[in-house]
Amino acid sequence: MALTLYGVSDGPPTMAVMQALAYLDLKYKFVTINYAIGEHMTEEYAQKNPQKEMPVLDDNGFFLSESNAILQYLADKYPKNETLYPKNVQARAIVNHRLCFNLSTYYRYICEYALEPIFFTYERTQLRLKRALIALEHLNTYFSKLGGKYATGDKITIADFQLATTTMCLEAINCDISGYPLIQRWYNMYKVENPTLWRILEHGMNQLAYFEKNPPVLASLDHPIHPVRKN
Ligand SMILES: N[C@@H](CCC(=O)N[C@@H](CS)C(=O)NCC(=O)O)C(=O)O
Repeated sequence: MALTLYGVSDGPPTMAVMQALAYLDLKYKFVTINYAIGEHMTEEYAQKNPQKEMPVLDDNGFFLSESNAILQYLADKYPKNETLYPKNVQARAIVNHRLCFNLSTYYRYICEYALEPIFFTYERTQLRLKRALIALEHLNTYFSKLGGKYATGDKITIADFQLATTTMCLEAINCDISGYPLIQRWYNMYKVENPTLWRILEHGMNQLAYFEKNPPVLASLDHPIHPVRKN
């Protein structure tokens, strides 16, 4: 088995996959993609992922992008237990729902509010804040409906990797989540009960917190979408 992960150590989708690799005790090579100079924009990188995004997993020549798909693949191909990505159709459907919710709503809006203004010249507008708060409200409601210790029940699943990573992005900018007590309780428990996973997140969080205070100048990045700081 030869696993390689292409990513950025402060990139939330990369961190979600790193947690899965750690949880599953899988050895892998990590290749840092230099976002600041647009290493992911090259034709060489596009061979790995035509969307030119991180992360990308290379499992012995099998290339896979989209962090949710990578999490699902790793949990299926290298299972450690029955609980990380349950086989029961309804239990798995709930995990898949939370992964979709993270991608479409929770990460999307929290990234737009917390992260994009760090790396690009966007403002933290009221609209961005409102969407992030609505996303938090929804996740808090999902916790109240299932009532388990983790995001989809009493056991950790691949959905927790994504949701914890997204929640960390708020801590990186010192955003108070005490108005969402079930999220706060789960997030605090997650850190204590999963120290190896938390170390991965804490490392990325410290980098993000540094950039929050020292906004990066990405003068060499010719980004096709986002306005970058040039000086
Ligand atoms: N849907 C993707 C999103 C990945 C993503 O947006 N990654 C960021 C880095 S954290 C990226 O590669 N962005 C490319 C860019 O900004 O040009 C996933 O979950 O894998």
